[in-house]
Amino acid sequence: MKSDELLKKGDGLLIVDVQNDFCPGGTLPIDKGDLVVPELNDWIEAAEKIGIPVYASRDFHPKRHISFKDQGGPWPSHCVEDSEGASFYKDLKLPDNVTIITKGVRFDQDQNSVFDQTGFAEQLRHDGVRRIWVGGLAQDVCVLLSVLDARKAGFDVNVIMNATRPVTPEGGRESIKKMEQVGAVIIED
Ligand code: VGL
Ligand code: ZN
Repeated sequence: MKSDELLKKGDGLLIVDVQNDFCPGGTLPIDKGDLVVPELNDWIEAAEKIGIPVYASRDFHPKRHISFKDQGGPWPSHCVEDSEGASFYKDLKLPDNVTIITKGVRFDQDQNSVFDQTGFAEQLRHDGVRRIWVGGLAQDVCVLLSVLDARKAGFDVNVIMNATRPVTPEGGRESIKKMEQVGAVIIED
């Protein structure tokens, strides 16, 4: 697929949580998580060429976050604030003018959606974005919840399937159904 033929004015590219801890070698590795990176780099290049804004979210937790197993949560410790694990994956070529969304910083609750108490919907509107193209990690957690919230906030959503990977295969299949149910468009290559 030639990504630059599909992007148009009023679009935005959203890259969800492509961080070391979610890639092989990290503390919450997603199978083949690193394979989203070359795909996303193509989309970033196309977005830059056409002047489409690029947004990258990062999961960024306090050391004793409520979502961690040692605090009674479901996940191993991951993306601890300022750690190497929380850094964007090294090969991801984010443009200099990328807008970063930091989430998961609250002690008392998780923020799996990029829209959860971040002001991101307002920022997109401010930037004139009406439709977002979404990829990143993980398809069945933060990508899914962000897509559902994006639809609730009235944005058109295209999900780039070969630029996302799920925590579990069945989670991946379920997430596609849920995203389609709310009117997100699944883009298969
Ligand atoms: C995520 C599990 C825990 C994600 C974040 O970015 O999908 N998954 N925290
Ligand atoms: Zn997290």
